[in-house]
Amino acid sequence: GKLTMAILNLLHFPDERLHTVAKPVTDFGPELQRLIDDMAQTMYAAPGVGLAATQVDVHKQLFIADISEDNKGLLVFINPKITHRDGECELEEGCLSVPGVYDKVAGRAREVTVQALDRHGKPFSLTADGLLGLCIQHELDHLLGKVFVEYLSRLKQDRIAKKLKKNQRKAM
Ligand code: GNR
Ligand code: NI
Repeated sequence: GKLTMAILNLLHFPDERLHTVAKPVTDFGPELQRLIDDMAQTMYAAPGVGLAATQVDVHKQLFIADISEDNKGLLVFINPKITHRDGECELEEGCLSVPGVYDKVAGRAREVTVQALDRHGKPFSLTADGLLGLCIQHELDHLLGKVFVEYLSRLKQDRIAKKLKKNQRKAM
């Protein structure tokens, strides 16, 4: 229930656990409901527009997103699959697991259709473009063990790793 919601610890690039491939969800019981509520609280607190279970070290095929202004548009995607992709996306992306880094990733579609289950296991399909379309592709990558900066050049990745290490030292 809401009284016991918690902010979960986020994994940060280059943590090896971000490379774990998520397994399908089979149990839609209270433990999953609790995880979804905690992930939502964690995403809103960050704040972010999406969060994959991978980022909180839970390796199940689950991500959430909310691109609304008032945090009342929570979307839950379980065992998601992209069934259609179209065009090319030109937007920059960021990631809560790589704080302060924003860049464009080649190969993102402008519009995607995703098939998934909702938090109760009910199938749905959604077509999205813009920020939500990009977010869906970004979260699906997390479930496959991929972080967006790994699509950037080696030089950029080395710079990012150095910057994150420096920030970590400052935070200690
Ligand atoms: O909060 C987030 N913003 C964002 C912006 C552009 C493209 C993707 C995203 S997802 C990110 C949150 C996150 O790290 N999700 O995994
Ligand atoms: Ni991310």
